[in-house]
Amino acid sequence: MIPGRFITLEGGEGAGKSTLARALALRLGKNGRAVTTTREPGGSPKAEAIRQLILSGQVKDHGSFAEALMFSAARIDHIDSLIRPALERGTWVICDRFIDSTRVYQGTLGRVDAALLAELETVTIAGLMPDLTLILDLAPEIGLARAARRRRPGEAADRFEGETLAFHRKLRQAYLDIARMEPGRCAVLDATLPPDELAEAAWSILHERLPIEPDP
Ligand code: T5A
Repeated sequence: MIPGRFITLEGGEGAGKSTLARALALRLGKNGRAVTTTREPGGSPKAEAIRQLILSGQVKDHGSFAEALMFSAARIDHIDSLIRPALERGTWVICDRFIDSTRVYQGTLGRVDAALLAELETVTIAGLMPDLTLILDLAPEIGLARAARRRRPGEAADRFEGETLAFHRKLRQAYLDIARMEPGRCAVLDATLPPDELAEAAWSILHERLPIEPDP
C-alpha cells in the first residue's frame, strides 16, 4: 500500500488545471496533508528537457507514436524521480496532466493504435494509476482564448495549441468518453466556473472520493 494519494487534473488547453492544482494544494495543506504539485510533460529535470523538445514541435514530423514514446519516456523519469517517492513518503501528489493526455492527444487524436498505447501505458506507469482524475470540461474556444491571453507578445502557440478547433472539439469529447468509461476514477468539472467556485466543486469531490482521515 502506498500511503500518499495521487490526483491528476486533465482537460483541454487553458481549462484551468494549473490554477486548480494550486488551490487544491493549499486546501490540502490547511488540512494537514503534505502535498506536492507537479506537471506533465515535465516535473523532473530530464522530463522538462523532453517537454521543450515536444512542445517546440520538433518531434511532430516523426508522428504521433514517436510523440507518445517521448511523453512516456518523460513520464517514466517523472514517476521514478518524483511521483512514486513522494507517494511512498505519504505525500499527496497533484499532477497537471498524466496518462489521459496521452490517451486523448496521441491515441484518439493522433490515431495511435489503442492496444499498442495501452501496452505502452502499462510498462510506463508500472501500476501507478491515479486515485482520482478530475477532468475540467470547457468549450475549446474559451480555453484557447485563455491560453492565448496568457502568452507573451510575439510568442507563438505551442505544438498542440496550434491545432484546429475541430481537433480541440474532438479532444473535449474524448475526455468525456474516458470519464464515462471510468466513473470510479474520473469526475468531470464545469471549467466555466470562476476559479474559487471550481476549487470548491473539486474539493467536494476530492473529499467524498478520498476522505481525509485525521492523523492517528
Ligand atoms: N500533452 C501532454 C500530450 O499531447 N500528451 C501527453 O501525454 C501530455 C502529458 C502540454 C501539452 O502537451 C500535450 C497537451 C498539451 O497541449 P501545457 O503548456 O502544459 O502543454 O498545456 P496545458 O496543460 O494546457 O496548460 P495551460 O497552462 O495552457 O492550461 P491550464 O493549466 O489548464 O490553465 P491555467 O490554470 O494555466 O489557466 C489558463 C488561464 O486561464 C485563467 C488563468 O488565470 C490563466 O490566465 N483561468 C481561469 N479563468 C477563468 N476561470 C477559471 N476557472 C480559470 N482558471 C484559470
